[in-house]
Amino acid sequence: MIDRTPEWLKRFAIRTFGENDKQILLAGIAVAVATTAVLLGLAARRRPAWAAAGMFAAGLAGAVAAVTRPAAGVLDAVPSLGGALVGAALLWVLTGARPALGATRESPLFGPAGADMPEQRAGRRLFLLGSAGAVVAAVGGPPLSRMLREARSVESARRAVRLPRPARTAAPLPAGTDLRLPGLGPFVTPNRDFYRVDTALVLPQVDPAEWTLRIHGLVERPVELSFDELLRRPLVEHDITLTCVSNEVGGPYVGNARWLGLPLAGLLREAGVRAGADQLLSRSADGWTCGTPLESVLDGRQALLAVGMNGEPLPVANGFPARLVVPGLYGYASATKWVVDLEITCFTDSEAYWVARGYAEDAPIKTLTRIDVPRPLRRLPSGRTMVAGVSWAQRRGIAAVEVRVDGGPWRQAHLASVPGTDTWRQWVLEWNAAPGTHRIEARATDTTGATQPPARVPPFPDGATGWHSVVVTVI
Ligand SMILES: Nc1nc2c(c(=O)[nH]1)N[C@H]1C(S)=C(S)[C@@H](COP(=O)(O)O)O[C@H]1N2
Ligand SMILES: [Mo]
Repeated sequence: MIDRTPEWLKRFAIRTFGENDKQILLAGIAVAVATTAVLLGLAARRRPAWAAAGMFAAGLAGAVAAVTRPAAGVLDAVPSLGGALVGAALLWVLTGARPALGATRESPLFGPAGADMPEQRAGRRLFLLGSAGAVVAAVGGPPLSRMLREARSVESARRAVRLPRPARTAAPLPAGTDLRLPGLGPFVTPNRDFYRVDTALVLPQVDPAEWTLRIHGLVERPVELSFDELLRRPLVEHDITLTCVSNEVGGPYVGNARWLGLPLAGLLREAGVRAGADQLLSRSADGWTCGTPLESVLDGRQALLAVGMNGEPLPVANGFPARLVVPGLYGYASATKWVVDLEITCFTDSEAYWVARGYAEDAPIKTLTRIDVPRPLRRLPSGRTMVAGVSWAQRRGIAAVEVRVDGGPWRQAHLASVPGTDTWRQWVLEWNAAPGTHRIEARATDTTGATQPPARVPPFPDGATGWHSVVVTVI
């Protein structure tokens, strides 16, 4: 469904439903299935065989969708086919037995009342049996499917992973990176609070014992790496703030973590990148693709094949057992989770998932500022209060943040310290709030001297810009 949804509809869904878009999609699918079921049920009153065929066709469609997924096997057709067969048979039996159901009252569904004949009793028995079966399936199905899912879950394999000590540890965070203000998120986003964006309805379960990474394409020597081999390599740590291109001004799709991983540049040099190549096309276990400019991997920044996030193996939702993290590029062009394949290629030869849907090939993160305190539309007591937030301009770094109230003069906010240029930066300004309704605006300047432009630009096709503003009432 997701892969076939037109881009404008996807953008609408992300904008309207945010991180709930998957639940909305699943609910929509449930409504569509229920509607189909009602239509088939109505059809079954006249033509049980047709309705049963329709039911089977729907199951077949599900089976085809399942087996054509990138990582699918023949067995993935079994649940849909089995469900369709059982459903079609049940529908056939229930509606086929309809004339013998022996309703005792006149009913539009079961026809005129009649005496209890033996075959009617048999029909009723069949109906009750069928209904009981359906109830058992409805009640027992979810726990059974959960059991099957958990049997396939890699959570226990993840807990068994022992991350090695980094060959090069990141320096401890300098004092004052975290202003620790109420309402302002911590400098390091805890894993459980980290945003999640991907096209996966079911989280890919990639067993580290079976995981391999293949590096091929325009290289001198293709490389294949197992998870154990990867953990034995010299790993490094780096603080990187990840940002999604779908993040609107003021939006939540940004998070900061300390990543542990193997420098990608060294790995690619090992394979020997051939002249003429300009794209690193990475592929995930579930077939999603990502195009990263080779230049941005090889220019000296800390692009990582990451296995650790804030001192733990990657959470399954964030790409366990391995993912890419490249500072300075939006996630769709740099941050492949559940990565299994790296192909050195050219932008002219292959298009990655979101590029095929109109997003930019080269996707450096734009400078952005978010006001976290006070929250929009808050009522505050008058007097001294804190205005605080975060700004980011990965690779360039934040040089200044300014705040103004009601279009007045810009005032310099106090900047927190940062470990480098690749993370967001907290800031705070004290404001003496007078009663009334006020608009607070903030903007950042990066270390190249460029200040954020005021005009709001939506995320498509290369990231949002504009000043964030919040309106509050002081009483
Ligand atoms: N396999 C896979 N990796 C993916 C994606 C995806 O859809 N599938 N989405 C990307 C996008 S758009 C973003 S912003 C980041 C988000 O990473 P996170 O979910 O760990 O925050 O993952 C990237 N990696
Ligand atoms: Mo994204």
